[in-house]
Amino acid sequence: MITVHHLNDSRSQRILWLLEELGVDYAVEKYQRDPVTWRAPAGLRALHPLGKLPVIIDGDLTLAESGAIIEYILERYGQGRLVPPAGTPERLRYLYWLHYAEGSAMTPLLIKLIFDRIETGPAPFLLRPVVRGLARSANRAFAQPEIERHLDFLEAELGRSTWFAGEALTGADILLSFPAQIAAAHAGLDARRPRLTGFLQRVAARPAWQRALERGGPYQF
Ligand SMILES: N[C@@H](CCC(=O)N[C@@H](CS)C(=O)NCC(=O)O)C(=O)O
Repeated sequence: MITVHHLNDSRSQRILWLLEELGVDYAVEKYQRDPVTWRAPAGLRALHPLGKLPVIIDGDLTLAESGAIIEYILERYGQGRLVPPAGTPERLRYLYWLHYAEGSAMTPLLIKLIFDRIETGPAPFLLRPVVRGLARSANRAFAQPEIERHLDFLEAELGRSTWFAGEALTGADILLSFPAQIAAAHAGLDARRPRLTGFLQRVAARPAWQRALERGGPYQF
């Protein structure tokens, strides 16, 4: 049986969702972020050198990286589900989004989250205005405009089909759910982008997503 090492409020929620969509049996090993630093427990480095989640264990296999985990699970347990047929345009779109989610979309969002924390976090009294001003400027000059460009792109792409790779939900939508949820919680994604908002609503309405939330515990996005 697959064991999913899962961190609260994190990307690993997607792996639970995927397994629920497929109806594959799994166990969850839960970890909590440090409430101040937001980091995972340091002991996780015993599981994987980077100490980040998700990580899955399946028999002798230990595998990290959400995209790789999703591809592995779909290949091993998917029986063709949640992947468009090979040789179709949908399959190429699926491939693109599978890599885009972590490879492109997450970068400016992470930069914004880090600068947001600097802007609102503790800083030595005398340096505080400078530190906070720099963080605010970096967000305004770089992170937010980049995010807006990605959100405009995603909004336009959802004009082509119901889900990102076509009319059916795929593993790529599962990967893209996290950047979209982060953007809605922290980076101004709202009803002004109705297709992306609809995407998030469709995700939230899926019974498998709701079961995954019950298994995973608190998820604040
Ligand atoms: N690209 C990796 C990123 C993994 C990652 O950064 N995970 C975060 C959770 S969203 C984490 O473990 N953060 C805790 C930490 O860095 O201490 C993936 O998609 O699996």
